[in-house]
This record gives sequence, C-alpha cells and structure tokens, in this order.
Amino acid sequence: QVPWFPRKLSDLDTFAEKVLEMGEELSSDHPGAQDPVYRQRRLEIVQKAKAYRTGQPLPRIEYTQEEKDTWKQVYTRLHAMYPKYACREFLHVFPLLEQNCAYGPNEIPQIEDISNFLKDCTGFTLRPVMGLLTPRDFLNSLAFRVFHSTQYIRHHSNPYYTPEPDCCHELLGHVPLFADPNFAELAQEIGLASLGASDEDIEKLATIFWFTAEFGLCREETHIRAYGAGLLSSFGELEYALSESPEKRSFDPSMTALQKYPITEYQPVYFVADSFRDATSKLREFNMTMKRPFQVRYNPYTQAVEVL
Ligand code: H2B
Ligand code: FE
Repeated sequence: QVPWFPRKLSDLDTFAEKVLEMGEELSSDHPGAQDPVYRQRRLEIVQKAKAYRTGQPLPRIEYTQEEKDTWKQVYTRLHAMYPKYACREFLHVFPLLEQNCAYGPNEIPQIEDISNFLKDCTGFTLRPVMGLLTPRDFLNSLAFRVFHSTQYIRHHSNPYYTPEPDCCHELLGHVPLFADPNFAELAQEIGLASLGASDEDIEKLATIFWFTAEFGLCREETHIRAYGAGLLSSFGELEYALSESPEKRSFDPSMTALQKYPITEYQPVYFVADSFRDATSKLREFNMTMKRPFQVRYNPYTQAVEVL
C-alpha cells in the first residue's frame, strides 16, 4: 500500500488545513500564548495562508511597528554574524535579496517578492502555511521546488526565541539557500525521495533534512561554515555550532539518517558536507537503497510528477 502523494502543483492545496500543531491555536509554552492581541494577529495572518490556493497571488502582510521592531532586532544581530559564520553561497545571495526583495533591518520582506526572485534563480517558489506541516507533506512539497513559509513573527517579549518556525527563521534562515542551484537540487532530491515513501523512510529523510537544511555545516578551504537555517536564524547556536564544543562528522546519508537529535536544545552532533553537489550525489546513492515499487520524475514543463 503506497501512501498518497501529490502529483501536480495544485495537489499541495490539500495541505492548507492539515497543520500538525499551532495552526490556529498556540501551545501553552509559546511566549505569545497569554497575549490575546498576539493571538488575534497571528490568527489573522494564518487565515490568509489557510485560504491560499495554487495560482493565487501570495498574501502580502502589512506588518505593525511592533512586528518590524522584532524583525529589526533579529535581523541586526544575525546580519552582523553572517560574514564570519555563513557559507559562501549564503553570502553571495544575501545582497541580491537586499537589492531585489527589500531585505533590510527596517521592513519585513514579502513572500510574494521573494517567491518571484527565487523562481528566477532556481525555480523554487514559496507558499504560505499556517504552521508545522507533517514531515511527509513538508518534504513532498520540496519535490515540486515549493517551500512552505510562515508569515507571522515570534512574540516581541523574546526576539531571540521561537518554539515554531516564523518569518525570521524562514526568510533569514531558509530563503537564501533556495536561491542557490546546487542547494535547490539537494532539497528537491530529498523531496522526490519522500513521494510515496514508507513511514520509516520518511523518518530517515526528515532526519537528513534536519542535518542538512536545518543544521547543516559545510567545508570551505580551511574552515567550516554554516548553511542550515536553524543555525543561520539563531545567533546562539550559530556561534556554538562552529565552536570546538559540538561533535562534527562528515555527512553520510546512511549514517546521518539514523542519528537521534534533540529538538529543543543545541545539537550535540552536526554533519559537515564537502559541497552541496557532493551531498546530492551521496543522497542519490542512498535513495536507491530505499525500496519503493516505482520511480518518480519531476517534469518542470507541467510542474507535475511522473510515476515510472
Ligand atoms: N513545516 C513547516 N511549516 N515548516 C518547516 O520548516 C517544517 C515543517 N519542517 N514540518 C519539517 C516539518 C521538518 O522539521 C522535517 C521534515 O520534519
Ligand atoms: Fe526550518
């Protein structure tokens, strides 16, 4: 029995209302949980994501001054660290986002502008989302070069902490790498492998996503740099990850896929890729060891998945 999977772009519409948690409700440990104004605002933003369907213009949010102030604090602190810690692909793209998508400390960029920019770079596009998707749905969308992005921002009481993805994490952490052709290929490769995969294989692919797109490190000449969004959107963990403290192992999908990890603390182990191309070719080899009674191919002309 093969699990259902999306075949065409508009099939992703079925994910809009299927959010794991914190879709319209916040968990009690969310810093905004006791703030009715915050909850109302978040609800207003996620309702636009819930209503979004393929082909419609992406919702534009008019952010409040308080939201912009939170963004400014996060942006300023991280931006100062990037030259020392971020990988070269990230550093190449960032100024292009400043020029083309109004990245900067004073405004929260709009996902519509970013999506148009990414589309020109790698064909990746963004879709708004209410909150956490299941790992399966989230990974499946990467097969179509679609990344789900939240549009609300963390609570202003603690600008350097969020228990869930927010626009700081998506726009500062994830977006720059999706403009890089080699990273885009790596991400799509994880996505294609996830289509119709068994639950066990989804868990492995989610772990690989965790140790690459979220917490990945890469080698550059004599040093190691960060490309994972969880690092590039957290000043504390970014510095820690590149210090001597945590263990660093070479990225090897068959080993990486089995590594256990904490989700609320700094990672004890990180995986270092030689390059995105090398990681992609290792991943392709690994994917061939996963059994699936069919093969898939993405057709960019129709934006559909062909089942072979
Ligand atoms: N959903 C959303 N909306 N954003 C994410 O970054 C995300 C997700 N990450 N669902 C997924 C799960 C990831 O942690 C893996 C694939 O489990
Ligand atoms: Fe993320």
